[in-house]
Amino acid sequence: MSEAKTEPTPSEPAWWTGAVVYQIYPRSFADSDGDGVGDLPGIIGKLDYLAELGVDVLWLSPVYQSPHHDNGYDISDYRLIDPVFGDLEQFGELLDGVHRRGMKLVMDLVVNHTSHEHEWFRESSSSLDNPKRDWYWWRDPRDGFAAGEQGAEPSNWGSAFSGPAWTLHPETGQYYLHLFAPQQPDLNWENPEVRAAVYEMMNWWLDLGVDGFRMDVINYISKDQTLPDGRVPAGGLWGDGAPHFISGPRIHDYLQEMHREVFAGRTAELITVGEMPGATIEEARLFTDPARRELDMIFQFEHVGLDYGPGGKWDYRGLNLGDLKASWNRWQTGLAEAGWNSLYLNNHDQPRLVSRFGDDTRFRYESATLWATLLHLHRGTPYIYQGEELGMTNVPFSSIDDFRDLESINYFYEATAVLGLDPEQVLSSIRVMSRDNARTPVQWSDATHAGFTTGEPWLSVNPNYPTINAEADRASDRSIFRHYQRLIRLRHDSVVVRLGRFNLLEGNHPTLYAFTRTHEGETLTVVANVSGENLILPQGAGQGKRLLSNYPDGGAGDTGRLRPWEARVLQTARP
Ligand code: TEU
Repeated sequence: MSEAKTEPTPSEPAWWTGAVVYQIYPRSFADSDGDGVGDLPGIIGKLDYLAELGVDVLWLSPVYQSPHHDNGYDISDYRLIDPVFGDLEQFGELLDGVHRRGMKLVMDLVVNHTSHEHEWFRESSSSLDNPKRDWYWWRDPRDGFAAGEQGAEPSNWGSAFSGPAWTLHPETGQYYLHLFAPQQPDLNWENPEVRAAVYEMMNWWLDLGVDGFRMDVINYISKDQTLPDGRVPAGGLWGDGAPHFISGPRIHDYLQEMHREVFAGRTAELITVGEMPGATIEEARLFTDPARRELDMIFQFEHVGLDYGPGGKWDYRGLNLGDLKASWNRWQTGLAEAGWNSLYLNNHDQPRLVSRFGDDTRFRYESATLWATLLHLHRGTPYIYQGEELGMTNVPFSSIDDFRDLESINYFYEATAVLGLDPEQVLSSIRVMSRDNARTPVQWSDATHAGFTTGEPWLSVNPNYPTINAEADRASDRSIFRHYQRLIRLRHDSVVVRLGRFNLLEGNHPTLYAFTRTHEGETLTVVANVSGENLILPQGAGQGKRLLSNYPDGGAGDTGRLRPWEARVLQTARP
């Protein structure tokens, strides 16, 4: 095992290098009024819990007015809170409560598209010459085709939620573009009025006191205006438009303009994170280099696609640890000099990490805490998704009727009815990867519906709630919550966790994940056994002062061996 070179201290590291963010999916967090849907008062009631966990920032998935075809990622009014969640007054109370506890609140900004019920789209679709017609992507049917005819879509792009990315609007005879559901028309960022309206709205929220934005698919906003056809994958129905809208021609101009119009000159300490499917390391460096004034950090997707088979998301083949080590190593070193990583394994779109990458039956505590340790010890800003701190697991959905997520449901019908696949097989792949795994209500206690609601929850509670819940976890001597607390404290207290240079060790070992973090003469070594078997460590690798471990004896005893899913953080050199 070798040691890395010491890194020069950056002049003034940003506050968020030492911060941990917690994502709330409001629908499923806590319901105060018994309608089965989580709400703002529900969140307010849990602020002490979150403060106790020790997180610095709360990111709220969308709470704006929405018809909820995609659970709020289809916004019909950016300046209103949807009544199902509460109102602006309650939002103010939430913001105060967050600030009083020394935390910050980040809004979800969904501006690649709006809801089809947004006033802008209503106007835009009302006539060919409406002044807002050009606020969205309207196109005539393909040359030689009549509107509505098969193949008449202006490009062959498929939508992320099955079917074509174009829908005909019969009244005006044109198609509009939607990279997601037909109820989520894409805004045309080429139009300066659109950009000005978005910036004005962002400024409105910042003036209200929010502390930043998580920006939904923000690397999709600049499209190749010629909208060329994409490659149709083998066995696929639609073309892949991604090369023509991911990090498109003007993306950096738009983000720099947004920075000038919204963030520049504000004195508050804000945070911006762009969600960017398909972003490369080179692009990430451009997006997050502070000198370029675009974003603080991005969510990249490379590591959450490593267990996809050739057929994509629904073709699950399991994770090869070597692929993950290689990927994270590239991102850590790629953003070491300029830019910044965000670190996540879970969010509202990903299956539960303990089921996906760990062992959610025999070693649930050990594997959940191992992954937490690995993630939080990398260089970057860690994100925790609600329930992750309790080791919540995937859900044993029994039929397609148990799902609520439109991505899963649309895929089921397309795969069975159009592609003719076996329904049982399709169901078993959806069960593994569906976004609904992450969206079942937070399990607070062993009371009815896990203490989430007194009514009927909008999506059924995971049946394992009598044993897996916040009360039980915190009463246990093997509390996952407490392990997250320790990891957060370690980041707060340790400059080497925040800023230290990352150096991967034993890159080819099949089950050992080991690395060092080094800063000004101090070195931490992380060793983790990503398996359910004992692991003999390479000579000397387990020695050093133990700072953290996920075994109740604090990782005492044998320094030459790791037990199943054991992770240790060791101080191996001191300044
Ligand atoms: O997701 C963007 C995205 O590309 C994927 O994560 C997508 O949700 C899907 O899982 C791909 O298989 C963002 C939001 O996080 C997601 O919840 C929204 O549905 C989507 O944008 C549209 O706003």
